[in-house]
Amino acid sequence: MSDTVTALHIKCVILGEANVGKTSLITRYFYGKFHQFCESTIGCSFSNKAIEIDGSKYKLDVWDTAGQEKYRGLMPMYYRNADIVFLCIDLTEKNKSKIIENYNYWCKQIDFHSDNPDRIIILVGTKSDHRQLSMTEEEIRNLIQEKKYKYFETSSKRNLGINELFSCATKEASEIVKKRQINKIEKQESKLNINSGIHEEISSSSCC
Ligand SMILES: Nc1nc2c(ncn2[C@@H]2O[C@H](COP(=O)(O)OP(=O)(O)OP(=O)(O)O)[C@@H](O)[C@H]2O)c(=O)[nH]1
Ligand SMILES: [Mg+2]
Repeated sequence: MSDTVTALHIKCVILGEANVGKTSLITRYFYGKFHQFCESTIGCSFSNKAIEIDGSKYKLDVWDTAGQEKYRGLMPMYYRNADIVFLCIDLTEKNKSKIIENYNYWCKQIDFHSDNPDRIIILVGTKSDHRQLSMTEEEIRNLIQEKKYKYFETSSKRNLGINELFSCATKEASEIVKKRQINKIEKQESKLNINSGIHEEISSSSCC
């Protein structure tokens, strides 16, 4: 059987305001490139690739969402069942309260719409090569402490922190996805056992 059929899928969704550098993260991770000028994403765009974690094969499906407000209503359908959510904040943003406001907005949205209790949420501080935010890394870590999110800083321009981000997230997600598959198989097997039990009962009771 081909890998496409056998590999478990890990779904990753990238969220955040317009222009925070979501598409650039993917362009760097998938294609090893960086563009100074990028078109704003319309709706959502999808990329996927085969990855290997601890000797097992997976398909990483990444959904890059549009940050523009007019697309907000569409977003929940993408992140509802995501295994990984990268919530991006822009480290070149000087306005601390804007960052906190956006962070709180997205946390509420994810809590409300996500129906995957095992989701992994990582706050990603983008554009670390040009940091201007009046908030230290420690303050950011304090902000996310309550939610127990992880935090990574990345630069798509300088290729910093991106492989570490994806490899940490996919490793954690692979364990969850594997467990979910085992549970699914066990459920199917117990259903089969129940059904075959009923079948045996019917066959023996219908015998006269
Ligand atoms: N200095 C610097 N600029 C970056 C970095 N990543 C992205 N940018 C720039 O930020 C701008 C926006 O990047 P995008 O990746 O298109 O942002 P986005 O979040 O996908 O934007 P929307 O699709 O509109 O939601 C572009 O001009 C990028 O070149 C980075 O790591 N460092
Ligand atoms: Mg984009």
